[in-house]
This record gives sequence, structure tokens and C-alpha cells, in this order.
Amino acid sequence: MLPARTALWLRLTLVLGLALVGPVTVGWALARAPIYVSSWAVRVSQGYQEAERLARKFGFVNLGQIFPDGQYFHLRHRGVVQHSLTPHWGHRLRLKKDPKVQWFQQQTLRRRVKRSLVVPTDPWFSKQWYMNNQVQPDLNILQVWSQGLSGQGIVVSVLDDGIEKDHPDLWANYDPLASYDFNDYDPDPQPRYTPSDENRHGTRCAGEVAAKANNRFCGAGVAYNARIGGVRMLDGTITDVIEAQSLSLQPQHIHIYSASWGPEDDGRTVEGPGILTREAFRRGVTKGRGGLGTLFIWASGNGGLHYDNCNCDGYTNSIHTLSVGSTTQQGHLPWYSEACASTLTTTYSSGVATDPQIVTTDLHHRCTDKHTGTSASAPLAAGMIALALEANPFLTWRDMQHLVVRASRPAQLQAEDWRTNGVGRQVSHHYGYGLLDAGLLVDMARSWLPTQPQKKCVIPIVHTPTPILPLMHVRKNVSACAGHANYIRSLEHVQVQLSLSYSRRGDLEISLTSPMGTRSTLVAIRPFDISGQGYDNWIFMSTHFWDEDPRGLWTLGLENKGYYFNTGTLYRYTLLLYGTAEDMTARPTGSQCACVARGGQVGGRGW
Ligand SMILES: *[C@@H]1O[C@H](CO)[C@@H](O)[C@H](O)[C@H]1NC(C)=O
Ligand SMILES: [Ca+2]
Ligand SMILES: [Ca+2]
Ligand SMILES: [Ca+2]
Ligand SMILES: [Ca+2]
Repeated sequence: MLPARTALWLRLTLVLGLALVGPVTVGWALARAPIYVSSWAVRVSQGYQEAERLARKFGFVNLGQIFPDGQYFHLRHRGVVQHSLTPHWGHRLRLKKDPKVQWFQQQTLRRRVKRSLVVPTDPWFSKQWYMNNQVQPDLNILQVWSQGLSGQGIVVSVLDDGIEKDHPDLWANYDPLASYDFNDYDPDPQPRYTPSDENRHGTRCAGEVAAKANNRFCGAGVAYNARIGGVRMLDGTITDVIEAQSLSLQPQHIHIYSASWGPEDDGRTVEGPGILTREAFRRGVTKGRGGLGTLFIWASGNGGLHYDNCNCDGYTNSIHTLSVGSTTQQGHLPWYSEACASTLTTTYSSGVATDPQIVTTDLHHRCTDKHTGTSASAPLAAGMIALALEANPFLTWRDMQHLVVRASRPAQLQAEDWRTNGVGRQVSHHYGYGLLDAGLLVDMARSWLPTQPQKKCVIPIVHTPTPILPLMHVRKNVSACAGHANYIRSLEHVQVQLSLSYSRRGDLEISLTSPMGTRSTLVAIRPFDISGQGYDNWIFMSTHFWDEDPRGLWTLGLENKGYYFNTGTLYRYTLLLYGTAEDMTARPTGSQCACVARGGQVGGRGW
């Protein structure tokens, strides 16, 4: 089954790849808001005497001439704030009025990057194709390292089957405070060793985030100076208590949790976190990291072979988790990849046997170049997010999602469903907003204006039983809570909560179309899901409407895509909108989206 399906994917992606060449070669606005500093360049006609007079008159310090010809002078003002988003209007006016001043310019910060890239010397770095500039575009991490960022001061914990804490590439960054063993209830998350090395997964994920660089061993982690912990929780009985405890370990100490697990990827399970785990997420985002919110980075799922849909997984589909999908080195869809509307972004991982895989630490103090699957993608994203957090530690959990939306791009990723949403961003159910770019993420993180508090607008739409027709649309004109404190102008997440019965659940395709015309598939057909249980208050989530204006007509689509005689009843349909009253598309250049619709300069790397 695997080879047949793989071949199909390859054929599909090859055809689609050609079709996508056009829209992929778009320009990206890389402009950022200027930051004014307290110094001016001034050109005066009569040289030094005149510059001195100006300095005395307006309270500047004359730092001397800029060129030896004595026309341009460098003046600094002590009374002006060091960094400001606006020019100093008073000085501007005074200099403008002075007849002896021929020209002047308040100086702005110019961030310059040393052209010489910081390239780790680790022996296996040459095999780390997803970040060593071999592939274009890669995750653009070298550029961030060259700015001096490496995850210093950031704490990441990998929730998995343990971590080999004495591994030569991990011990220096290992953080016991970010670690615990909930399988044996002790502080030591060392993996349990078995002949088949089944508990190597956590150690591999940890190395992707924070393997030490420049130590003549293995490769380098994305955030190679971050502190790394491991929670051993997958090697034993898993309960709601154990999940909740793992996700709320040291929430004031750990900044980022990386998790690559969830309900079975068998294509017929519909399951989410229990009461305690939902509470752990809620506490994490409201109280964790001093109230800025814990960052939960989540793998989208490995159920591609079973046509699974990650919107049937309540962990990855939670608004509180930042879900990460995978693409291969060639930008193809990996065979294990699951599509769904809640995926936000994508990083590289493995593909077919001939595709290169991920290089990382392995059990028994070894190194591997064989790490695979969606669970290899989430830790790469966690590492990139650690770099962004080092650049700006004040980002909230929602700021980070906004930034990831803006720092992801379709690049060369191939899928049949790329669409442009209502604010001009391309989005796909396979990849979310596309391949995450660490350079962009960090650049935008530095100048990000904080997002206003989250608003939630709940709109009950169906509450009396209605028969489900073979093709049915439920339309509702929505004001998005206009006139109330929870009015939403710019969307973030959108949820649809449904209770319905259906003779064969997997045959029912459900979609949601926004007033701006963006159609998002909430669940596609799942041929293996023959359940007659329907959906019991299940919450579907889509990130595809991000920044859209939610006012107007929303359309829920229900379509029987399978067995002709399927029947069902829709009992309840509630639309839940999240976002803010701010018009996010009106933000000044540099902090707004780098949308296709807004054009701008083509980036220097020529994607
Ligand atoms: C939705 O309702 C508003 C206010 O009543 C109205 O102005 C608008 O035209 C309606 N839109 C649609 C698509 O019916
Ligand atoms: Ca232990
Ligand atoms: Ca190393
Ligand atoms: Ca799944
Ligand atoms: Ca999520």
C-alpha cells in the first residue's frame, strides 16, 4: 500500500508543482518601521562655528564633522529618548526654521548583519540540509545565528518518552528544572533502554532543538544555547492526570513545550484532551510565562497513510497549541502528512526513502541522520520560536501565532489546495501558511506591536434538530458582536462546534466559508471512519481566516461524499470567533503582514 500511495503523491505533486510556479514567485515586503535615535546629521554652510552655534542654541552636543571638508556635522541630543518610533518633531521644526541649516536628518537604527555567516563547525552540520544553506529556501536559521541569537536564556521542554540527559550533545544544555518523569514519578527522565531502542524519540527531538554547537560532535540544534529538558510521559500508562501534569510542569520556568503525540492516527478516531488537560492548556496560556502564555508547539499528526485529518485530534486542533506540519526537501507532501484547517505552519522533515532526513542526537550517545515524520517538524519549529523569543521575550502566545502566520510562506511547497484568503495570504490545509522562515520570524518579532487582548464572540446558529441533506448549506449573517465589548474586527482562530448524528461519520465533508469568501475544509472524508456515532459537541478549528473581518455571511457546508444512503441529523451548530477589535491589516509597515496583496520589494535571497 505504501509504494502505491507514495507514487500517487509523487505524480500529484509533480503535476501541481508546475502549476504552482507562477504564484510562488511573489515579492515580499521586508520593510520595517524606522526606529529614531537621538542623533542628527546636519549640513551647515559656515562650518565648525555654525555647528557650534546650533549645538548651543538647541541643546545638542557637537560630535564633530562627518567628512573632513567641514560641511556635515554629527549632533547628539541628550534630552531625546534613545529609541523612538517617531521622529522628534520639535527639533525637526527648529532645524527647518534655521536659515543656516541646509539639510539635516535624524538618524535611524540600521540593523546590519555581518556578511560572514556563523557556521557551526560540528562534523555533521554539513548533513543538516534544512538549515545549512544547501537547499533554497531552507529554514533560514544561519541568518539568525549570524545576528548572535542562539536561544540563550530560553527554556524548552520536550514532552515525550524521556531524554538521554548525559548525551555528549545535550548534557551542557540539559535543564533538570525543565524535566520530570511522570511514568515513574521521579525527577530523572532518562529513557528506559530496550533492545529495539523504542524510547529514542524524545532524545532525538531534544537534539533538534538544543544540541550543542561547535563541540566537534554530531550537528547543531536550532537553538543550540537554549536550555533543554525532557518530560518522560509516553513510556507507560497515559491518563488525563499525566498529560495535565506534563503540560503544566514549571510553567514559570519553561517557555516552550514541544509535543509530538496525540490520539491514534488511524483515520477513524475523534478524540481530544480530557478536562484536566484542557485546564492545563488554559492555565498555560493565561498564567504561564508570567502571564504572557506558555508556548505549546504541536506536531500535526502522522496519519496520512490512513487519510486521517488533524481536525479530529483535539490536541493539535486546540487554539492553544501551535500546530506544525511537514514537507520534504523537494517541497513535496510527505506520505505521513495529515491535512487540516488548524495547522499553522510547516518545517522540513523526511519523505520517501531517498529523501534526506533530519540529523539529531540519538540514544547511546550517538548521532543519527534518520529522524523522520511530523514529530521531527515540531521541534524544529520550537527551536525557531526559541530564537524569536530570545529576540523579543515579551511576546504573548498569541503574538507568536500572529508572527508565525506572517513568517511562513508558500515557497516551493506543493499542494493542490493553496488559496488566497480575504487578507491576501496564501494558505493550505497541508501546510498552514507555509514554510517557516526563522530570519523573517526574528525580524518581525523585534518590532512587533503587542496584540490587543483576545476577544471571543459566540454565535449559536442551529439549536433545533434539522435533517442533514446530501448537500446542505447553513448560512448566517453575523455582526461579530458589534456594539459589545467583545466585538471582533480582525479574526484569529475560528471554531465550529457541532453536534450531529450520521450513519457513516467519515463520509461527511464539512466546510466553512467566511464573509470574505475563504473556504476552509473543517474535515475532509476519512474512508476508515465508519463510525455511526456522529460528532458530539466536537470543536473544529480553522486558522485560514486569520486577520479577516468576520462581519457578514458565514456558510457551513455539509456534504455526503460517500455512501449514497447516508442520513443524519444536525442538532447543534455554534460559531466561535476569536480575535481583536483592532484592524490588523491597517498596521503601519514593518509590523503589518508581508502579504502578497501589498506587494513590496523582492527579498534579497530571491526565492
Ligand atoms: C448582513 O446584515 C447587515 C446588517 O443588518 C446588512 O447590512 C448586510 O447587508 C447583511 N449581509 C448579507 C450578506 O446579507
Ligand atoms: Ca526516571
Ligand atoms: Ca554538536
Ligand atoms: Ca491524527
Ligand atoms: Ca493548534
